[in-house]
Amino acid sequence: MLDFSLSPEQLELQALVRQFTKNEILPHIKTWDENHHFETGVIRKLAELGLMGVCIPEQYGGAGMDYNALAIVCSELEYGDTAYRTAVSVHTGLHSMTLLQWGTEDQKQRYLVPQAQGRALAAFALTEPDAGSDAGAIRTRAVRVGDEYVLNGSKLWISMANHADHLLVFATVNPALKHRGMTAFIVERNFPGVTTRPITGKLGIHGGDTGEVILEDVRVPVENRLGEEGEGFKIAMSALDNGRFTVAAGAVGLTRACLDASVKYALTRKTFGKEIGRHQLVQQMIAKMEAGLQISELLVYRAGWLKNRGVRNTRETSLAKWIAADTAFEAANNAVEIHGAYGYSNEYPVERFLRNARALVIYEGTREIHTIMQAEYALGFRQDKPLNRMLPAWNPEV
Ligand code: COS
Repeated sequence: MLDFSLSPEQLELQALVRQFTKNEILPHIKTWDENHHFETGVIRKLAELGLMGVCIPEQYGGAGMDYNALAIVCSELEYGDTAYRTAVSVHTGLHSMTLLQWGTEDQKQRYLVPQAQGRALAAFALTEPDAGSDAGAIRTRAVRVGDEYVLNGSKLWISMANHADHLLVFATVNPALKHRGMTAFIVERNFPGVTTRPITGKLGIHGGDTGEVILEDVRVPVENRLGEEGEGFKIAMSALDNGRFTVAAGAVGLTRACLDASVKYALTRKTFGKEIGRHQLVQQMIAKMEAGLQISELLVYRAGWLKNRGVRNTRETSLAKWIAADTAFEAANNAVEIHGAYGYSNEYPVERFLRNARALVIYEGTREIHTIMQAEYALGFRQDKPLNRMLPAWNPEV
């Protein structure tokens, strides 16, 4: 049986986050974006509402809702701004859910619980100056010395680097092993040798925190290794299965923001004696946004449905991320087009949407990576097999 409806709890959550975005983000975002300001008060308030661990089981400090509840939170937040959805993406999608999937009970108690309760902020440190799409090429080294690992290297383009308390860091214990040498570590910001600095000059997400992480002789206890030595690539890829899901869900919110802004403008602005929404070329752009919105949403909820069932969903999540991000980018570009010269000014929000949407197409797997993955699945060159550690299926009783 197919059911396309949201549950009463999901509808309640959607209304809650929609109101939150309207009250706490939208009135300020123009100023924050102009001033390159990330407002930590938004995160504190999200935590108070239990939204920093919405799909984490209650036994680990979360709200115990399903994985599509996380999609709802991301979509509603990105309607306000990409910066706050990105914060939830790296915190819950890339870090907390990875601890839920791969962590020991001790790691869950020490790190997942404070994250889900919103007492600690988490981020994900995979990308390096010379390793983006080719994630297996990372150079950050981890050398085991007794009961510790010593980490050295640097990470780039790390969202929330300057605010996160916990970093999920990927390093190699043996570069000759390529991706099979990769190993994951939970690193606390206050471990000696960890420094971060902001990245400036970004095209978009001006209201968000992006940074560099430098690791100099950082001593990480062996209890903070996530999974086994050499399991890091699988852990990173499975984390991206969840991170990409949150990006796709956020893209749905961004497309909806583009559509709403465009409809509002098209119903008031007049040219040639009528509202521009009466002109067929404007209607074509509006129609594409509407179609893209519906398609993206269906792809996101299908991926979430698979997660709820505890089924591997790399293929479906990659498709959702690719299509939803491309859709948001096209919608933002068309929203600027519809607004004409006003669209080029920050008097209207659509120029911010366009700058922000560009990031969605790049991070958590570029358009090119997802295109190749989808071709390989279709051609039979790539297949998803169950993993030895799956993300737990959603169980409302837990
Ligand atoms: N979950 C768990 N394991 C996975 C996995 C997933 N989603 N995807 C792949 N793996 C495993 C495979 O099973 C394989 O295991 P074995 O070595 O035991 O066979 C291993 O990882 C290698 O996988 P694969 O052969 O698919 O790797 P490829 O080099 O062909 O492709 C791509 C990897 C290009 C798809 C990958 O590197 C990628 O997604 N790159 C983009 C990285 C990215 O998104 N970076 C953004 C960082 S955050 S902004």
